[in-house]
Amino acid sequence: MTDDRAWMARALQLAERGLYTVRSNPRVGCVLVKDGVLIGEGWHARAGEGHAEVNALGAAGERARGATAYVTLEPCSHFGKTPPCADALLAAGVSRVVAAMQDPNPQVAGRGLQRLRDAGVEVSCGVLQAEAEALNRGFIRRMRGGLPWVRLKLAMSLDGRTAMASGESQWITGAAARADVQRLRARSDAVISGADAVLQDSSALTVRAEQLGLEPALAERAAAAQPLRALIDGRLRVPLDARLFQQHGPTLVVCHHDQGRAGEWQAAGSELLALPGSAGQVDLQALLAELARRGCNEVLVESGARLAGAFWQAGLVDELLVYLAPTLLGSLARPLLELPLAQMAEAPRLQISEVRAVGEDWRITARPQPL
Ligand code: AOF
Ligand code: ZN
Repeated sequence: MTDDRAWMARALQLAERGLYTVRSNPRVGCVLVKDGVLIGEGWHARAGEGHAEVNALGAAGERARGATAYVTLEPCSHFGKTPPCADALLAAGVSRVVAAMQDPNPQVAGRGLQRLRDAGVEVSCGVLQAEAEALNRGFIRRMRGGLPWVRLKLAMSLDGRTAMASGESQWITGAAARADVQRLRARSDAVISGADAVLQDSSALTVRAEQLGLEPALAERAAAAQPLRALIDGRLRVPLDARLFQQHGPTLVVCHHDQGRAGEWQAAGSELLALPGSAGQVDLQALLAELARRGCNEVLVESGARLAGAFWQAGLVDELLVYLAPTLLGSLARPLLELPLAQMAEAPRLQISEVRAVGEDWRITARPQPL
């Protein structure tokens, strides 16, 4: 049993190699072991390419007969972009399969494990399950609920302010925190921002290989798989000559009415999406559902205080990441989040799950308290 956990830990490490590139698919790793010896390993690198099990079987070859497969996700049983892994494991003669968790994809959902059991393979599930789920929170959320996992990233001074009254806000945090945000972007399938932030900071919302602080080959692969950028710009205030539209492929611009101008954005290589909401705001939940429909598992909201407050108030934030910078911006500066609360009773409770040093800054991760 302790061996099972150790081999699964290795499979999870392999799965993590897909962190920045798998996109709409889950991150999955697989190790093949025979007589206590590792005979093959593999991971899923990109949607459309080989699944972890198939890659591990390829590495093990004939030796896979009679081996145990450790997989961080239930082997698939369906024909997607690739044929079923359960069948590949059977064909290779694997005699035992240990999975960390069931596949939440309704096309699989236990059928992969059942097929293996029916064929006489010894199957167990649930080894290092919490760790496996943590790696694929977004995929699980999208498969079960049709929405992505939403991270809201904010940066503030020690006195809880985010920008000067003028709006000037860049570089509160140091280089290490900026690299950390680059990695958050890189693991996300979409980055959402608002017109205020983009106009103020002329941010391009791209992943830049040299700023990721990763090993060069991995950084290049991560930067080659840029997340989709979604700009919430209800009244189409961000001009097409903004930096955002000049770099790295398409941006999805979300507005109230497309004003018959969709062709202009299309000609610039972007897309205009009209999503009317209420009270002059676009329907954020509809946007998230649309992103999930397009295969986004994890999204990062990097916006100004107003849009950040709107996401929070709509109950759409799964994780809040606050970078705390060792500075004071003073009492004229803007608050972190626009959240007009009048009474203590309205103040939400959060659970802080992690506090860690990032260079000279600190990163606090918090989740809304489950009801
Ligand atoms: C596995 N191993 O490495 C992955 C799995 O379109 P496809 O063929 O890539 O299938 C994608 C689905 O397969 C995905 O939604 C998930 O259910 C499963 N992913 N399964 O056994 C893997 N990536
Ligand atoms: Zn598969």
